[in-house]
Amino acid sequence: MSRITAARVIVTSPGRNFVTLKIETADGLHGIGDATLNGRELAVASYLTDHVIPCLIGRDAHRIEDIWQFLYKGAYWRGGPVGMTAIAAVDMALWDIKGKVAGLPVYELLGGACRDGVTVYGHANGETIDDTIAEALKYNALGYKAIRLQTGVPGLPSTYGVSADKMFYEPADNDLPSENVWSTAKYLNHIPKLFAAAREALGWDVHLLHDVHHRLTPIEAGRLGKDLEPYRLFWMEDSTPAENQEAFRLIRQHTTTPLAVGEIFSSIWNCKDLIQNQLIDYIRATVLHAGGISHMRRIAALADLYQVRTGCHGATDLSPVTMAAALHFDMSIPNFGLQEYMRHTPETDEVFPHGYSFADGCLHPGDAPGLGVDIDEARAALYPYRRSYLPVNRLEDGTMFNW
Ligand code: EZ4
Ligand code: CO
Repeated sequence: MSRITAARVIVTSPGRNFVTLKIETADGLHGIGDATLNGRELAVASYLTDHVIPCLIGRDAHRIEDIWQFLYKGAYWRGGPVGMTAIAAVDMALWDIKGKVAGLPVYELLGGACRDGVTVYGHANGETIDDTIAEALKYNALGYKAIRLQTGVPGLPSTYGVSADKMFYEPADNDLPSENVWSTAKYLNHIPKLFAAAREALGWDVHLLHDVHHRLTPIEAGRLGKDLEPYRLFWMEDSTPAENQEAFRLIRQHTTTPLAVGEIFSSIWNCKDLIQNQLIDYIRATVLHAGGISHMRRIAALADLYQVRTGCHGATDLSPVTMAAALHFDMSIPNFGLQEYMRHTPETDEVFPHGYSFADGCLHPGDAPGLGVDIDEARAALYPYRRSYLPVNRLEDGTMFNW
């Protein structure tokens, strides 16, 4: 028994907004969980403060699964990104506490290491193909074994995923949603040229990836996948939205380029048909937005039956707390595929001191008890919340876009 005596939400913005749950126990321990939902941060903060924390006080922090079931089933209104992010924060914090009580890193509690380190991919992006390849060469030199390539599209003033600051990319860029212009035809004509040039410059030993950010219809995605086949991508990500999971069958019929989807999924129900019908190769759900380590273990176990591997989301709007939790999860499952890794700014790393480290293209969570990450509350208080949104897209004729 490790009785929960207090819990609170800490909102901080060291360059971007992060929401963190801190749970304290009667034996003087604390655990932390990430609760950041990009562009909707305060909704999760309220869900936790107003509706979850009152139910946690007095409970045994060791009963992780029972608390998960209580919060999920007991809400009556199951699932959804706000609710599942809040449950994820509780779940991460409770695993952190259990690890500290046991004196073991969380991956040891999850069955122990299935690998020596977690292979990650970095983001190379640039306005032009040459700029993008120059960035990719830097990642190569840093030892990355896998690199995502995004580039500007000629004729479009800006492209999501391409930013001025290369190492510390941040897509939520305004206090009201900024509007980008999108052309599917221009994009589809340009991207194969990027990968042709990339193979010329980088060779064939490094894994290359591309993120479509849900911009295509299934048949357009099939065509892009086919056009990219000669360049042997590790995966093509989020090529079409997956609210209709059946949509991926059409893409599959047209290409052997491996498919990844799911960074915006909140539950196993969002990926059940995609996995059971083997319509994807990598599932991108995360410990943060899909119900924590406990729920991600269920998703990974289902995926393992169907030869689907994990490829967890790991952009900068997921705090170092999620990064740490993801690494413990990645270490412990048999069907790990690849982990996304975007470096946080030095300000963010100072607010969230952590033990994970990068070497030879891999991250390791370290061996501190629990998750091996904490929040410096005095530093967090220096950075007040700033409203901030992801951009939206319109077609060249002004039509609101995003399938
Ligand atoms: O758009 O994390 O694969 N990574 C991505 C990210 C997401 C942001 C959204 O909050 O697609 O850049
Ligand atoms: Co993505």
